[in-house]
Amino acid sequence: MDAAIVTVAAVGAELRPEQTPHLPVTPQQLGQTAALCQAAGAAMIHVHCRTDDGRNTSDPERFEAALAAIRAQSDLIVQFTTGGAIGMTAAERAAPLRLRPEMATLTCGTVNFGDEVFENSFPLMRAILAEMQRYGVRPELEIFDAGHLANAKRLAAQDLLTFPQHVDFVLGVPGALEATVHNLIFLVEALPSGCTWSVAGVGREQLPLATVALTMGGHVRVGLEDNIYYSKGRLARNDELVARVARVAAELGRPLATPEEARRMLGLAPRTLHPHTGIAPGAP
Ligand code: KMH
Ligand code: ZN
Repeated sequence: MDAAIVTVAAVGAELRPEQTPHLPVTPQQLGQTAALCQAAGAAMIHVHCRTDDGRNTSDPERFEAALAAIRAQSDLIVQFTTGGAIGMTAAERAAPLRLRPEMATLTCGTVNFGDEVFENSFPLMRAILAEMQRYGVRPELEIFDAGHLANAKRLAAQDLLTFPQHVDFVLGVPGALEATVHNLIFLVEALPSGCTWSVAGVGREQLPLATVALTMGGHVRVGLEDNIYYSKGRLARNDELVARVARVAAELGRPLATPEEARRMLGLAPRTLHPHTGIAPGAP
């Protein structure tokens, strides 16, 4: 089996700082989190940004500072959110793409999100995709519900997307597809050939679904965006969640991909050659 790519979704949009002391809020904290998570086994970081007082922001200056801090302290593949926070406009959600991160998410359909609605109409998806193409940013397709894969295939049929792609199944959001092994297998079987995939189980399903994905040859996403607990009543740090899934992978005999291996597997340029990632790792 290929090496497993571990992504850390370290921040998210729904979590409030008062819920956990471990939420990275400042760019500096994101940089430190990136370093710790890479040491624990992560190859990629999924990035949302907050203001110093913890509010969601899509301000490109804040993303630029976060990007610089992460690159200064790690080699992780940097993947920006374009999901942002519920209520942000398409323009706000796409604004950080001008910084040309290596990857960014593209949520592939509207979905209930708790009592709210996470809106991703076809015009909105097309607008975000156009900005990704403009800046040469590789998408990760976010699939929250069964119809989202069909939506992605429709975008491909309209020549707005080409398969294969890297896909992330986010399972267990209240209002979307439940985090079950059955649902994961159904989604994996519906993927166009050649796609790589990971799973992000929400809440207590994070570890069981990650374990199943590692067994199936998939990749995994862990982190506070999807789950703030290490165990019942015990708040987690991002690097602890990465370290735990790394131990599970080791027990299953599944090696973990380094960031450079993950770039090769996903068809991204090596960091040293990437036009947008700046200096070589370790260079002064
Ligand atoms: N904050 C959620 C509404 C993404 O990052 O692409 C959506 C989200 C998806 O987090
Ligand atoms: Zn996100």
